Amino acid sequence: LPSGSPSPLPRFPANFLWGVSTSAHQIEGAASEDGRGLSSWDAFAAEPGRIKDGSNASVACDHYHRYPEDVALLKDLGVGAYRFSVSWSRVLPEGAGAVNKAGLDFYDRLVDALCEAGVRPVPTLFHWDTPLALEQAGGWLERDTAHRFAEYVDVVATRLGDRVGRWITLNEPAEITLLGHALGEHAPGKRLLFDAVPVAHHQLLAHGLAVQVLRERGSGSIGIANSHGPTWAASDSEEDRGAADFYDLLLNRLFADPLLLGKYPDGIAEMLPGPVEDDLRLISQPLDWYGVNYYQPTRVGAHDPSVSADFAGISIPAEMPFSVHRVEGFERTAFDWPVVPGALLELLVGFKERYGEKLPPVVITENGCSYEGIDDQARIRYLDGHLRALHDAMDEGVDVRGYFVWSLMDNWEWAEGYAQRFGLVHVDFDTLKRTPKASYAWLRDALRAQR
Ligand code: GBH
Repeated sequence: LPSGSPSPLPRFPANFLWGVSTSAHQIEGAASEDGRGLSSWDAFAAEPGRIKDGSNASVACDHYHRYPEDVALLKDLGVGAYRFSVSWSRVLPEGAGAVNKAGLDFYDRLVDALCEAGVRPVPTLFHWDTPLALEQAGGWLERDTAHRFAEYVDVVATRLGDRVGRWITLNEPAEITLLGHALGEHAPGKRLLFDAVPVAHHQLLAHGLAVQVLRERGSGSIGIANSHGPTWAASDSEEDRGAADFYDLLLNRLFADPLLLGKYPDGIAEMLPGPVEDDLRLISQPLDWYGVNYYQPTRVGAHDPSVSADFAGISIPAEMPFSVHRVEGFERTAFDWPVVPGALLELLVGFKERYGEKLPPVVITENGCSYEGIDDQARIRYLDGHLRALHDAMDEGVDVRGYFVWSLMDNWEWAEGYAQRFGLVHVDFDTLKRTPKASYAWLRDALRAQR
């Protein structure tokens, strides 16, 4: 296969952690097998009109049955680590109470297979698939859900903790808050606008309680995977800069400040579900590393009804005090997201400036793109560009310890259904056949060259 890299990648440190990521709901399928309970996303996909192609994830990549083949692909790729997520409702079908042994057994087999293949398991304990029973009781709008999460984490850590050295508590609480509860584009489809802020707090509390449980068990090193990207003002005007700053607060500081500084950014207090001082002590317990999922920058201006109220298919309600503009001047992926490796450098240098000593070592827990085709030269250029930007950030003094590509294989891309393909491995969703793409071969060769 042809290599799309203009020249070899710069050298990364010998102990740099190379990996790929997936999530349970997007790949496992086997939705009603072996006692799995339903999740918020099963229910959301069953509502007419929610998923673009009308699909659901009840089969997805059938990873639940085909995991040995997928582990073999990881081994051949030569990655040191695999980030996957554990489905809460597979382990606890009602979200709390009775443990489903068969569900837990699946993760036990997967972890064993990974260890045998020499690939370190990095489980994410929650990647958006809230157990339906808890969702129906109010889900993340309820503080109680955070406590149920801690009990679930205890169950998983008890079973897998002897072989798992690295844990991720949550994936992107920002997106569940924003897309799931403020704008209603993701499960559970609520459109609460700023009344969604308690969802952010309860997830951060869940994170804090989970860290406490894992620390009590002495179970490995702990991080979180937060979604971040720079916000660019639409112009130099005071109004545009103010709007961009507010958007940056919602996407970035609302989630990073409580974790890293132990406080919420100014302007949030009135939206929180009550006094949070004690919670913040839990939320800001030291982390071993900080996971960043980076996709792209966002250009934001003051609210302007003449700017399309629609970005990435998401309509921004008129009540929002900002408008999202198109980021012009860059190549775009099949998802129409701009390809801006330089914004990864900007993001990481900005984090180092804002959080200084409080910023633990960083791991890029997701980065990747949607393109069609098996000869995916554009994905190779994307990964190559972002890895060079990451190396530049390290040269600027940002302590980066690892990089995970999203995703190992094409999968069920949430509200987009099967239409967006993020994989290094192509999946034919009729036959479920896996075919490594050109980018898979490129990454395998690039990793060999690093050794
Ligand atoms: C991640 O979320 C998820 O963790 C993962 O499950 C998912 O499959 C993957 O990314 C790919 O989507 O209109 O250009 O401003 C990504 C969060 C939120 C990033 C929306 C891009 C806005 C696009 N995304 N964001 S843009």
